[in-house]
Amino acid sequence: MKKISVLIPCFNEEKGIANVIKDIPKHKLKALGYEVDVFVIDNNCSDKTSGIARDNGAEIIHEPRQGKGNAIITGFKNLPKDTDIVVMLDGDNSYKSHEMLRLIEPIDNKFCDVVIGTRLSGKMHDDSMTFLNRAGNWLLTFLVRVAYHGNVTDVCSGYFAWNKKVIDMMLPHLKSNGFSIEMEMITKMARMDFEIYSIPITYEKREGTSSLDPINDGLKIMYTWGRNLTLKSEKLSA
Ligand SMILES: Nc1nc2c(ncn2[C@@H]2O[C@H](COP(=O)(O)OP(=O)(O)OP(=O)(O)O)[C@@H](O)[C@H]2O)c(=O)[nH]1
Ligand SMILES: [Mg+2]
Repeated sequence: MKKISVLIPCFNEEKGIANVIKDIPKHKLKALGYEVDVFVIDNNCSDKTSGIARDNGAEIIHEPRQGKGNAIITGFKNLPKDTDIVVMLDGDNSYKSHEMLRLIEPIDNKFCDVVIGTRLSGKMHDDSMTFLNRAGNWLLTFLVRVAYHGNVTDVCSGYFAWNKKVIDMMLPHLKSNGFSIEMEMITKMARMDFEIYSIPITYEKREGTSSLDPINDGLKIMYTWGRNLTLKSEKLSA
């Protein structure tokens, strides 16, 4: 059996986490020859996220350093060694875990190394993203396409699938602790010449309350875009 490890970083996601885990298409993936391990990274949750996740079959990893980047990097470090494909998505049920097969198929077929679920070119529900966030995402995506020649259409998406080998090579170079983690991963993967493609996905209004700060976090993401511009691929392969 091949193995898919699903990472779900969570900061107080008791409203969404059960459905995110339940809707993972385990039976369809089994038919493709995959077993699925689910890891919820508990990033200082003060609600019932961990208990609900455990009741739904997830393994809990605790990360006390606050921030999505810290949670994701710790998830990567705890991946089972025999993982073939890694998937990441939010715990707020805004991304649909039942659409996971669509991200996995191009990697399973060796079409590419990385698949990003794209909301901007996908089925984005009207109230799922504010106008400001949407405009910021379009701008950041444009900047990545121009400067990194990255074949991406939604640079702030939180739904990814990777061939595990990409994680092994990328992990030593990751340092973002917050919401810049996706920009850091995309710009570094582009510099490392990994093949990245985008698949349209559904994006719905999140369950629970948002703690994203569009201006502050947007500026940090923009800074990460600029900081990696001078990165040389040789440095990343060292
Ligand atoms: N806000 C926040 N989220 C975290 C943190 N650590 C892990 N996460 C998780 O990271 C994922 C993305 O965070 P979200 O708050 O959903 O951010 P977003 O998807 O960009 O924006 P909204 O869904 O519109 O709020 C969620 O599953 C969070 O629970 C943290 O320290 N702060
Ligand atoms: Mg979210």
